[in-house]
Amino acid sequence: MFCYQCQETLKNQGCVLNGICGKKGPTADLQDVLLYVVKGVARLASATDPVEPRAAEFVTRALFTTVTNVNFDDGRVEELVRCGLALRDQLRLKAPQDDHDAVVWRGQTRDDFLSKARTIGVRASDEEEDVRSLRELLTYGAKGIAAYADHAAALGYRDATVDSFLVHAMDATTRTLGVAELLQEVRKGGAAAVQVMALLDRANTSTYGTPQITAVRLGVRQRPGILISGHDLKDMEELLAQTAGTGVDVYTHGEMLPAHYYPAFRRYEHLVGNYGNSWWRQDVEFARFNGPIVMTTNCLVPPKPSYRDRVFTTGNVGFPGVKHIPDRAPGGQKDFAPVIALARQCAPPEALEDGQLVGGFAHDQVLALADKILAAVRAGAIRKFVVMAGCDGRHKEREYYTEFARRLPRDTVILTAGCAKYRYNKLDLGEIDGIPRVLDAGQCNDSYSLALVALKLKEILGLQDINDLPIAYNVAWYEQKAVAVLLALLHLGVKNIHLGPTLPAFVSPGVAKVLTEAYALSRITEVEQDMARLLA
Ligand code: FSO
Ligand code: SF4
Repeated sequence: MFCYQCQETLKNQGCVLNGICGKKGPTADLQDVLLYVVKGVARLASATDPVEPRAAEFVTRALFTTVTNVNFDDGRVEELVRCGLALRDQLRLKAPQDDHDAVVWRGQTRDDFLSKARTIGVRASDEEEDVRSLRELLTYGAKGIAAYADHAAALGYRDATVDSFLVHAMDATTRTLGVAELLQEVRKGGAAAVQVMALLDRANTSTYGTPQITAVRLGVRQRPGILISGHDLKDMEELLAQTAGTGVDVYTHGEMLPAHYYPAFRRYEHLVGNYGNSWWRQDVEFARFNGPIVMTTNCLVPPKPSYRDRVFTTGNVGFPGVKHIPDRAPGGQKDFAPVIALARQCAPPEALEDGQLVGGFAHDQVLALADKILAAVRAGAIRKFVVMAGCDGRHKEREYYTEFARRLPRDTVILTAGCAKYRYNKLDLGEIDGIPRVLDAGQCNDSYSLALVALKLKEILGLQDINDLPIAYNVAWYEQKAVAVLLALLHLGVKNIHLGPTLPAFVSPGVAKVLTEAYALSRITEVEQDMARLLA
């Protein structure tokens, strides 16, 4: 195996043998094969316009499956490989002249797939370093976009241009393209990332209402509970409906915290609060929760034996030996009855903390406060906004973000989204004229909200350039959705983003130079130094 798609990759170079995330070597190899099948399907599907929905659906699902901390289950990956090969062979009937290896190779057994893996993968061909880097940047951006497209699709929202981008991007990874052409493809990725986040925003707000400013409880009640984590709001909806009146409470974890902000979920009395922190602390927190845990998307950490039999995966998530809630039949619901039955036999959760968190500052709420915010800016009460969105991770170097938030001057406001917030959302950072100093828009995809707010402020203030706003960007990344969010910000013209804790291992020095020259993108350094630069 070789994998360097996430921020925690070994020595910031690449995981070999096994992943730091817990992904085993053969699983990584099977995921490489799945990606290769995606490429074959994409080559054939890109020949038709619009792309066939079944091809776009497969590409979306398979890409999402290979995102960090989604699926560790070889059996599920093999099943998708076989599905993809069958689809590819059907599509090939219409384009028999394409004889690229991704289109014609054959395999049936696990051994066939594992032996194929030795000839493909990131480092299989000896292309130029910058070409490989851009091809992987495109691939990882596409994976993030696919994840968001998949959530929107669960709510019945698809966008033909996003589908088309995913298929054409994966097709492009099989072509002999130079640096300039690949850069062009990556730029298209930025446009598609904005488009898919807008689509998901529309899907979420049309289905569940506009997020409201909400106080979310951090304590527990003395009834059995179910903990739901990940990003999939459709799963949240069905779990809440099926647990209503059962005597079982529901708690959110990690990236599901923003579910509390939606009117459709706020009305459930048994949606009690948020339990714990971001994804990487789950091995300790899940053990103490006592009840069942539903993982709707990443980030899943390989479950410890002490709580493994209480974990349920669903959707694209999988882990060998862990119970899985099957997909909903068309027009139907997922059946969470086994989760509810288990919850009834479990003790109530152990309290981890008490108090509350306030969030729900998505675009509508922030724009409703625009007059107040602008008055505070004009009066000098707010000097700067700092976007500290993105992901959290387990490495000690991420304490930088806690320290950065703590040391920010009291006339600054943090705008956040994604699980990065857990590094500072429980610090007592106070308010400015009634405006909290940490404004949480929601999940990582709600970074779109932050971009919308910036664009709107630019319009209200009559500025020519989004970079003239008093907004600085200190963004943390971990997995491939963050790559999509980064491409989206660059597409919107945001410059001078500080990225950390490290620059991606897949970004070559040559590509880093291009990003620095075009967008003034740079890596974080020390808290004091970065603060001085960002607040200047
Ligand atoms: Fe975090 Fe994981 Fe939302 Fe990511 S839970 S790290 S960018 O999957 O998706 O922010
Ligand atoms: Fe390593 Fe990250 Fe790949 Fe896991 S996803 S194998 S930690 S690079």
